[in-house]
Amino acid sequence: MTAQTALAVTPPTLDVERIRADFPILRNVHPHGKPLVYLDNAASGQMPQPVIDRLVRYQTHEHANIHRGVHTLSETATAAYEDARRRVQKFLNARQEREIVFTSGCTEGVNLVMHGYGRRFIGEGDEIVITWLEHHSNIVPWQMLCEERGAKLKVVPIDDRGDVILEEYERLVGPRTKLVAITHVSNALGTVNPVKQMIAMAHAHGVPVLIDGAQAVPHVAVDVQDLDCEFYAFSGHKIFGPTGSGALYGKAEWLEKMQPFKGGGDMILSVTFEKTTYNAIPAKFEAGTPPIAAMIGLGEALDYVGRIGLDAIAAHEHELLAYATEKMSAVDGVRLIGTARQKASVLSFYVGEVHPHDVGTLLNEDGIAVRTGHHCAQPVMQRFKVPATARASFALYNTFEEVDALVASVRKVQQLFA
Ligand code: C6P
Repeated sequence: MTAQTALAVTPPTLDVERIRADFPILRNVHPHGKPLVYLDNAASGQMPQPVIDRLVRYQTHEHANIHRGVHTLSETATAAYEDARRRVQKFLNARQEREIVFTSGCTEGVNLVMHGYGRRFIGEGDEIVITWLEHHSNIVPWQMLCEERGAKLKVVPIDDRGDVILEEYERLVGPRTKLVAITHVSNALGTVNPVKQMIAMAHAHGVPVLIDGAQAVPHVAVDVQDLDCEFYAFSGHKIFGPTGSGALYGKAEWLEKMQPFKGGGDMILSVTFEKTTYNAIPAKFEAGTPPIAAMIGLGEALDYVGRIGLDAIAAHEHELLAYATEKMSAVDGVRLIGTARQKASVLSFYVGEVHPHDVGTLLNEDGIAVRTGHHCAQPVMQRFKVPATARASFALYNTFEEVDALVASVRKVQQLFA
């Protein structure tokens, strides 16, 4: 189910205070002596106690290397790691466990597809279609590939609201297109792309699709079978798991055809100096000792989100975003960057002529954490003719009072520079 359909039904309400109690950092950190108002969730989410506890339990009782030992600890660690894979499979509703490749995050997932699929199947004169909304991690790998292979990057423009222009997309996908690689939710603007429709449009030309789900998974229920995408990449730390964790979903038939991205231990069946035979998927793509604890933590984080329910989370965040949009729009001199029809979590803004870095510094004095800068999406900044924005991004534990604190602080900034 997508964000669009999720909001059409009446979802259960969130007990936000109870949820906040699960996140120790929210009560333990006081920037400038003020309670922390954490609105930088698009950069990284905070970790709930069950995930912290799981990491401690793993390190205290279960750690050993995986897939390599017959001793009890190794078997325990292996079972926990593979159980985490099943949790990712369930979370994304993938058909099979072997369609889940653990990665260090979304960036590695995209790079894996670039090396594994791109270098095998994309050649001179072929085209890769992305959108103007992409994060650098879904631009730069494709530029590298284009340079190496003589392929061409085609970029679907966005309109003044920050919505992808679908007619242009339709025009750009054609017989030369070998891959569509698009973000599900824009990190700089919050635009929710109509990915299901875009995937179907690509498939009409027989083109496989990679979805960058980094900003979607904490906010939108994702069902890869329903979307029917070939690849879906995300990072664990944005969905309340550890940094260094993440996953790439890939349809088994594609993962099987792809070449491994990294060579090393665990991704082989046999090695001689003459020839190496690769392991089956997903091990083929998981060379070396992985961050075992991080993946186990990721599995726990996905279960945590699953227990609360993404429909309820999406509805709460939608209300927060609507409230914040209305309140911020009423502040003199505030310009919102990105007003797409469907948005998730992100409010990017400019206050008068004040540089966003100054805005961020002043908000921090009130205990409010936002991100300022180009958000690793420089083409989006260029499109809106701004060098940077201040960006508030919401998560399940944010409250309306925190939005009020943000607006009051922005008002102070505006008055200071008026
Ligand atoms: N965006 C932000 O503040 P990694 O760094 O691999 O976990 O995620 C990369 C990435 C890929 N796609 C999108 C849409 C993203 O937003 C991000 C990470 C953070 O917006 C850090 S730049």
